[in-house]
Amino acid sequence: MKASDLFVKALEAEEVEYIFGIPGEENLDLLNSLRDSSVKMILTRHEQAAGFIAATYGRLTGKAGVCLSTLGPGATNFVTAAAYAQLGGMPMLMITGQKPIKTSKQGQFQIVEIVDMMRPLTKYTKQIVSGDNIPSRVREAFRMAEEERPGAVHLEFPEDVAAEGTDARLIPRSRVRRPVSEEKTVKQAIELIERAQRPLVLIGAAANRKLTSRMLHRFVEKTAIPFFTTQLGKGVLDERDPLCLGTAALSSGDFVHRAIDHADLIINVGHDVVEKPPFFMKPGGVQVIHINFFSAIVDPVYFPQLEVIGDIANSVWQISEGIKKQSSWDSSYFLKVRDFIDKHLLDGSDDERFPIFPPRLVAEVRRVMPSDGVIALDNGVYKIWFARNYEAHQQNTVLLDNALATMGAGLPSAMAARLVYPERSVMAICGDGGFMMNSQELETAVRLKMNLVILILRDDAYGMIRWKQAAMRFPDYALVFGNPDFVKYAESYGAQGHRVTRSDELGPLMAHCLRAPGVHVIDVPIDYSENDRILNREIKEKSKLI
Ligand SMILES: Cc1ncc(C[n+]2csc(CCOP(=O)(O)OP(=O)(O)O)c2C)c(N)n1
Ligand SMILES: [Mg+2]
Repeated sequence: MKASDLFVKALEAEEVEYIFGIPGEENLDLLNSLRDSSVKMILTRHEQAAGFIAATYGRLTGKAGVCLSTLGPGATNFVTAAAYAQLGGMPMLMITGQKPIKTSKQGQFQIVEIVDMMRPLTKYTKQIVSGDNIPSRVREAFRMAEEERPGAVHLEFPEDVAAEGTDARLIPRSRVRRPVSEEKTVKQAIELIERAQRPLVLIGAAANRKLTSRMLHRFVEKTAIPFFTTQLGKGVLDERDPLCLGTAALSSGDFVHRAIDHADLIINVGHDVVEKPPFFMKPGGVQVIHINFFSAIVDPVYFPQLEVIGDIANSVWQISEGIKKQSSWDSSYFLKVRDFIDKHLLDGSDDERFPIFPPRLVAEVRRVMPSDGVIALDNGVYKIWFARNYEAHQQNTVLLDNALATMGAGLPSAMAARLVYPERSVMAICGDGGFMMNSQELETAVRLKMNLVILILRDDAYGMIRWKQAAMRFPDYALVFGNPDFVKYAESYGAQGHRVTRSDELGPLMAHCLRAPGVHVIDVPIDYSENDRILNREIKEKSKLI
């Protein structure tokens, strides 16, 4: 068999549905082998976006998303997406081409050491040097990408190897179950929790990766221990639950941090420090139980006293089974925190000013999105507003990046959600800065006939950095830019463009766009003038009153 045909057979055996990317001449054998396969090739307009789509596909399905590029410049365009998948714990396979490795007449033209370049960004990076190696290399790549902690892997498939013949056979997936935590540690965890006075549950990214929500729901129901989440843990449990103390979006000083400061034990389900820490541990401070698939990375702000390692859902189930609700647990302060949060979340949610006020924006989006609707955020200051104020109802319905925290992934990750959940409402929410980093993918979305709503929050600036600049008491400088007319811009791609001109137009317009087919771009002027006052000062002052 031709090696490129075998490679595609190996992808089919891994049940790959899509490959996202841009082929170059070094991928033409592979491309030809894909022609009659069950794998759909989806062209994008930039490799970075292809990588973001593949990574988010992996995040939502648990199966490695696959992307393809040529050698040199195509492969270097994958760098940010590789880091996004690797830090975000998203399974992704990048396949890049290469010039012939046996003989080449092109000198060093376009040659970059891509395998080496990928080393710090991946769990596994290899050049395929012979067709006979394809079955093991591909299987190994998928195993590594999907195994906890998931991440990015890379295979380089040179042109001459793709064209050669091989009679190697595929290696099927083994049947495997994740190891579960050991009984004695579970017992110790139960003892620690039962002995605590003010225990609190923290829900992080790894709890969102697997089906942990049912087990956690049972645990919280049985114990009535309040919980809060990291940004990547949003939605594992319904945030409308009266025991929910919200999401840690700021680093400190928020209402939820008052609860954290008051706790004597934090039961951490699935947070690891690759995500921005939701709170900082101090010597002699709160005790932490680390429940995860893998042990805790040693870090000055995170050094848990007990670790329960193994399948998370199983660990939570084992603890749930053994634990007895204690009358000595005191949640009264936590419930008071929840009251303060509830009142604070109403602040500004019906503010009529225009350009629109961030709390009003979040409230309007929440009102129009169904419980299973997915919002995909790019990276900017609105991410803090959504993480704090948007109550997620279901698992993985708030896609944001709090690990690499890159700009440019909002639209591509919404496109991935669209492909994985064809029946749901999907909305990308981007800053005017982040949107323009991958806005060319509007063409891809239109070509794929996606139903998608894209909000562009327009402050004509890199608002997040302006907000930090203000917090550091520096005068405003070098963060303001101009924008295209986003309505015309959308229309030029064959999408539909809309502009909000009053704050009460936004809700009905979004509702219309979610119902109407096609790609809808909504230009939303936003008023960030109070970010500094509210996020840097008011919240800290108000939370002190609890
Ligand atoms: C690729 C990348 N470049 C730079 C940054 C640093 N950064 C974080 S947020 C931000 C500004 C975002 O601006 P915009 O998308 O307009 O959102 P806004 O904060 O204005 O709502 C910048 C420059 C980043 N996170 N990622
Ligand atoms: Mg902006």
